[in-house]
Amino acid sequence: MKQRILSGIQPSGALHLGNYIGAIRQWKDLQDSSDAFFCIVDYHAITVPQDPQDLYDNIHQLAAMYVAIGLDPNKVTLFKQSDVSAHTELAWILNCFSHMGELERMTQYKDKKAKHKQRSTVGLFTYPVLMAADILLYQPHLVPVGEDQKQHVELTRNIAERFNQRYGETFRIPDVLHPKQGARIMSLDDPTKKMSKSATTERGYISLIDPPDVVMKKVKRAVTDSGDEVKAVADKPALTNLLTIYTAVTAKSIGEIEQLYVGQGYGRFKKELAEAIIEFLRPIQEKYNELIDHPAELQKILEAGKEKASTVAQITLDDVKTKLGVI
Ligand code: AQP
Repeated sequence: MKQRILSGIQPSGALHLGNYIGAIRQWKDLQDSSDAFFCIVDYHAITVPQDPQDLYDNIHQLAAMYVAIGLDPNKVTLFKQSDVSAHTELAWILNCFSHMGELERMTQYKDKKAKHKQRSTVGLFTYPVLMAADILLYQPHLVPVGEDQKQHVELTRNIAERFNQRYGETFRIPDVLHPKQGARIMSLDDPTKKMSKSATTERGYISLIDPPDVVMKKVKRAVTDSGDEVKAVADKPALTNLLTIYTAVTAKSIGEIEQLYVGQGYGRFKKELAEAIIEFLRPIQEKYNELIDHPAELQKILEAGKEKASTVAQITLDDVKTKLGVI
């Protein structure tokens, strides 16, 4: 039996290199050897205010990007969270097995609550429980995500264990999977913050649809560390981040890249890093532009995904409801 994997991304803006390096790169590597489910988690996106047209566009752009980046809809199940009502149904049930204290400890909730002070919602607070439902419905062995999602997967495991203890074996307890390098890509303008699509300025992230001149400008403006040595060491967080990006978009190791720039300073390094990113993005953007002009094709992929995901999710939900005594 192939290992089952499940992961998802919010359609809250254009994907960036952090999303690719931290999450999607692993999905691509695993798609042949696993039974993979990849979700567009649109109900997560509405935990903060969204313009309806933007959200609609972002959902379709994310579907196009999943395929453009190399996920094959004939091998993996690509679907939209809101198309499978079992997610919200199980989320309600799991809310009744989650403690206020454990949700209050979630660092992403604390960060986003601070960002949306006046408009912080109950949905934002219980979002990790919806994520637990997203995962547990599919009984995955592995959840490949960036490091920022580790705490949410741990919560998922705790909720699942709590339910299993009370009602008997129901959910598989999934393991989190982070990439060896690049589990947390940092912002280009502040290497103490993670690269994020909802950042206040676009300078901090490279979107997968940024045109070449924008990529060049952002990399050239990226913050560097004092000195002029191109090295991935603890006291050079900005350079370590740039080298992690460089190695992810080329076939070169960090050691090989460091060797290329001994005694060269930052100028040539940054220019060639930008060129490597542009080359890496070129085929992805070509495919993306082709797909985005064919919404009916994307709709067909999501319809097929909905059918397959609904069937698998319903089996778990029915088992849970039977154990609860509601059916
Ligand atoms: N900077 C990052 N480095 C490595 N991995 C990252 N991921 C996100 N940022 C980085 C991983 O990408 C997947 C999808 O994340 P998401 O978009 O659903 O949510 P997020 O973690 O909240 O990402 P953003 O970009 O920061 O979105 P906004 O700004 O909308 O909240 C996850 O596996 C995540 O770990």
